[in-house]
Amino acid sequence: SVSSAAPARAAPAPQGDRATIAEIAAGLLARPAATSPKYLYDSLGSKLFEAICELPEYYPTRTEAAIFARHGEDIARHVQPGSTLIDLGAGNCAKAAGLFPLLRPRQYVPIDISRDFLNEAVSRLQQRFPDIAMNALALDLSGPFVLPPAVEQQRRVFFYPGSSIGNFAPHEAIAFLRRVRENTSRDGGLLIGVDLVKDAAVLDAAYDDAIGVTAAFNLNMLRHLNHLLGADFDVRQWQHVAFFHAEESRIEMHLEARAALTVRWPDGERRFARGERIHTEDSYKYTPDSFADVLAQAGFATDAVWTDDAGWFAVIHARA
Ligand code: AVJ
Repeated sequence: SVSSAAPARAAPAPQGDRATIAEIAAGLLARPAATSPKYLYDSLGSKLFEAICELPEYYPTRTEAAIFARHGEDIARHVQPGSTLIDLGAGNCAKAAGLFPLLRPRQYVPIDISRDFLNEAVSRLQQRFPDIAMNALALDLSGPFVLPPAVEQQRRVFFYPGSSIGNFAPHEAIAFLRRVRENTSRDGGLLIGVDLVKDAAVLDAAYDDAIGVTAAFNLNMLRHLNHLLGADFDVRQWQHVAFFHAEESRIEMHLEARAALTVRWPDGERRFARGERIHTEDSYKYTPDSFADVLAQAGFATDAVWTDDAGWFAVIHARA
């Protein structure tokens, strides 16, 4: 006969390194619990993010692309051909590659934490654009960084699309952009995509879509945490919560416990009451003026701002 009891199974060993495990555990034990949004991106999470970018509710990706399509030539005049284009968080390098015909960089330096993914993308890209020198860098941009000598000094232009800057709180964004500026040449610049404040209903829908792709993206973090920490999150006991917090000018994403429960991992545990949350992501929204202020505090001067007709998203060029 077949036993109905699940076989007793040892919890899988944690796969994260020591620092990762310590960081995640500290976040889970904090009150309120919080985790870094970087844990949204395991291989499934990266695919779910790509799917988010195709949702009708998630306007940032297509709005930014439309701005590049409509104002590309003007943007290229500000950036100037022959620059060294340094791509922050390049991933598959597709966004920058789409702009090569317009921006015509002399050198392309994609930076990403994931070395294997990056090297593969760059070797394919180098074949398509043999005249652009390419130097991929596997760097964690969360700490201080210095570009190696292989990166040409001439007119360094940093490229930071997609409103990735929104994951930083404003004071962190300023600190990060200061470090960027320290690595820019005097004649260099920054081309950055920034999501703008708009009607809360539009923002809420973009982060809580009708078919639940963003919910899956958020919940998938629990599977990733199980893998890294050796935790025993039961994903079905949690639900996705996302809303615009107007006073903070940010979207907040949380995971909320559907019932009182305890999460366990090799060196610890955390009890959650029903309705208690883990804060998984912030996505800050700016106005053109509030972002010009962030740039100024980082030592950059806003040079040009391009937006869509609705004013939902901005592409900004700033000078060092
Ligand atoms: C990749 C940080 C720009 O904040 O809009 C999308 C991530 N989170 N849906 C964003 C995200 C939920 C995205 N960024």
